[in-house]
This record gives sequence, C-alpha cells and structure tokens, in this order.
Amino acid sequence: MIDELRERLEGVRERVDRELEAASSPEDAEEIRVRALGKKGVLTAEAKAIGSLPVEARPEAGQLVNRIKDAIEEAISEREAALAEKALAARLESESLDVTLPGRRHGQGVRHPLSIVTDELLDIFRRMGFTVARGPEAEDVWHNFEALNIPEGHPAREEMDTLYLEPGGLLLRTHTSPVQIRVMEAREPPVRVVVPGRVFRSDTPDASHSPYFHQIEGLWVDEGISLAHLKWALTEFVHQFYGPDVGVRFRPSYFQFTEPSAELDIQCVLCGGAGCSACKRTGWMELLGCGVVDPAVLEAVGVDPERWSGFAWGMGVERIAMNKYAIPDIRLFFENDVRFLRQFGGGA
Ligand code: 2U9
Repeated sequence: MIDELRERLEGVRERVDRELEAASSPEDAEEIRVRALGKKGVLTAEAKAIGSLPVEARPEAGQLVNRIKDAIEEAISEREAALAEKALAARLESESLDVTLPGRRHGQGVRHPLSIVTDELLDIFRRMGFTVARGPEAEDVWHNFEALNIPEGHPAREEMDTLYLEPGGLLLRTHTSPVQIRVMEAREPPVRVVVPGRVFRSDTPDASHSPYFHQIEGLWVDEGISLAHLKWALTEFVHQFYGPDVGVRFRPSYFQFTEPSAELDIQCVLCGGAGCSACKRTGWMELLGCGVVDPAVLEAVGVDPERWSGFAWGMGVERIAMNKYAIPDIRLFFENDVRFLRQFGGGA
C-alpha cells in the first residue's frame, strides 16, 4: 500500500517538474501550485486519504506525503522566482531608454522663393531710404482706379481684368498702386515708399499667367524730383540686384498714372546680350515699368503738383524670380510642392 502511494506521489512530482519546465511566466507557476497543492489539489487529496489507511501505516504515509509536498513546494517556488526575474529583466529591457541615441529630426520649413526675392528687392530700396508700406487686398474703385487717373469707362479698367467682390463696388486690387494713394492721403510729402503685395487679375492660368501674382511698386515724391532721379534710382537698383556691369535702357511707354512713362530693359541675364530664346534674340529683357507721377494723380490726393513732383515704378516679383532661378512656369510658385520649394536655399 505504501509502495503504491510512493509511486503515485513520485508520478505527481515528475509531472509537476515537467509542467514547471514548460512554464513561461510566474502566473504559469502559480497555476501549477494550485493544481498540485491547492484545496482541490492532488496532494491535498492524498493527505486527506491518509485518514482511511490502517492506523499503523499512517505515520509513514504522512511523512511520505509531507516530504513530496515540501519538495514540490520548493521546486515551484524556485521556478517561480526564476521566471519572475526573467519577466522583470524583459520589462526593463523593453522600457529602457538609450539617452545616447541621436534625437528625432523635426521637419523644418524653408522660405518661399517669392519671399526670398521680395526681401532682397526691398532691402535694396531700404538702403536708398525707402520705407515699406502695405495695404488691403480688397479695395474700392476710388483707390484702385479713380485716383490713379483711370476714369469709369476707360479701357485700362477692362484691360486689368478686374475681379469684383461686389458689382461695381469692392474689388480685388489689380495692382499695389492703391496703397501709394492711401499713403499720400495719410501723410504730407516728402514720401518715399516701396509697396510689396499680392494683386489679382481674372486670368486663365498658364505657364506665364496666374490670377494672382506679386508686385513691388515704389513712389518718391519730393520737391524737384525729375526723370533724372528716376533714372538714377532704378539704374542703381539694377546694378545692385544684377551686378554693376549689366546694361540698362529706358524705352518710352504709356501708363495712365505717369507722364512721361517708360519701361526699363536690362541686358538678358541668360545670354548677357548676345541673344537667346529667353530674350527672343533681342539681347534685352523687360524688367519694370516706371514714370513721372501724373499731376492729376497728385491733385487727386490733395498734393500740390506746382510744389511737389515724384516718380513711381512697378515690377512683377514672379517674373524676376523666374529669371533669377530659371523657373519655367509661374504655377510652380503656387502649387507648394516641397520638392520645388526646397531648392532655393531659403534656410534649413
Ligand atoms: C501712384 C502713382 C504711380 C506705378 C507704376 C508701372 C509703371 C508698371 C507693371 C510692371 C509689371 C505692373 O507687375 S506688372 O504687371 N507696372 O509698369 N507701375 S508706373 O505707378 C504709380 C503708382 C502709384 C500713386
């Protein structure tokens, strides 16, 4: 009888050993403990059964059960401790932080090519004593047309392809000139301002047209200002922006708000004047429009044209940026494809 009991208990012990071998967590070991030593466990059942053995067999049977129970208990505890240690090591490993790793890179933006060129152009005029003025993109007919000597029904209004926000009322400015009108309304001459900003025209987009683009315009009003001041200031500007050896010529032109008016050409920046496809074999490129402010414009803002005179000019920023960077299509400026934008050295 004792031999049978011993055999059964050894069997239990071997089974527990195998199960412990297969256990992979402290929780597994705990389950094994419950199955072997718990209230409904195998060894608990064997211990209870001792009471039904003959009296003389009971002490040895009791010792036997206790010995196996202690051995199993010890084996489980040992394995449980080992598994707990392993689990802790795994957790520490997964939660560890290597402070010597390089930091994650943050995507950094770049400046838009139009911003780069605008700032470069404005800086040249700032050094000549101009201050920067800005104004609203939504304008009224008076500031965008009337004050600039463009009366109602004049073809120049139609040519500007105006986008109206209200029929015959509020409109999107077709040039930045209304800002100079506002400056002259607000201040007494002398006035020396440059005005950068976005302007709008009802144009179908293609490689050289966009319904919005950017201008920089300038205005210098003082006593005794003449065409000579205009020629000096704008020639100086070209030499600072394109280099001192670039040829400049003034061609007569016509604008409603200036008289006389001219267009300024520079020697082609691509072929140096030899003639190429960019300058249509002429060797010259149109850069900007300019002129002496029409006395009617000064009068419209209450400036006495007998005492004050001025010159003004206007240029398209996209056109200048396209020449500078050899950009073939104006629409590229407004698509905001980062592969395009990242090419202009605007930081980062
Ligand atoms: C006031 C008086 C005069 C601004 C001027 C031009 C000539 C001109 C164009 C160049 C290319 C616009 O971007 S563009 O299409 N501009 O040719 N602009 S004179 O004359 C003014 C402005 C305001 C009070």
